[in-house]
Amino acid sequence: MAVLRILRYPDERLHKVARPVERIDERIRQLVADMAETMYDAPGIGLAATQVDVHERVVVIDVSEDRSKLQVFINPEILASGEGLQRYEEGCLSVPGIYEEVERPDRVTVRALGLDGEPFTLEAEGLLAVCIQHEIDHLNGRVFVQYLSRLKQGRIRSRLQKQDRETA
Ligand code: GNR
Ligand code: NI
Repeated sequence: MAVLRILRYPDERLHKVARPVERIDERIRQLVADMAETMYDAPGIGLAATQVDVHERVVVIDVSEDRSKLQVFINPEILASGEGLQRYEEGCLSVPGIYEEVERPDRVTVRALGLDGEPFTLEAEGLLAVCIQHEIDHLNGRVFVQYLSRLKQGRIRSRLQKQDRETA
């Protein structure tokens, strides 16, 4: 197992679109193990493979209080979204120190493959629904700051670039 390096906004590799996983083999199982370790180490409640510069459709999530319920989503797809919207103050391991409200559908039905290769369907609401949508956005090359105004995006970009220079 290994803690992987997380790409930081505004790294252009965060905007690559990930390709579907074709075969769940030892390489994918190792990637999932390393992503879980990276997420728990950070600590975060989710991580998409894009964030560790692997452009394949793999997501790990654990929204449980005691960090004991790892959920793995391979090739996740949103089948349906709720009618209602919810606002949630989001953060991202690729955008450290920035927290901003984003509005998204309040429920989603997601279909994915588990680590065993078996398809499953899940209905999510609340924080899990937010997190699943945030992670699938990453796989599609989208970072949550892209829901904010251009002005805010510019400010966040400058702030993080300055931070990176100072810690170089
Ligand atoms: O750890 C995380 N917390 C979080 C809080 C509110 C909305 C979304 C998230 S996901 C984030 C981890 C991350 O960056 N996943 O891509
Ligand atoms: Ni994120």
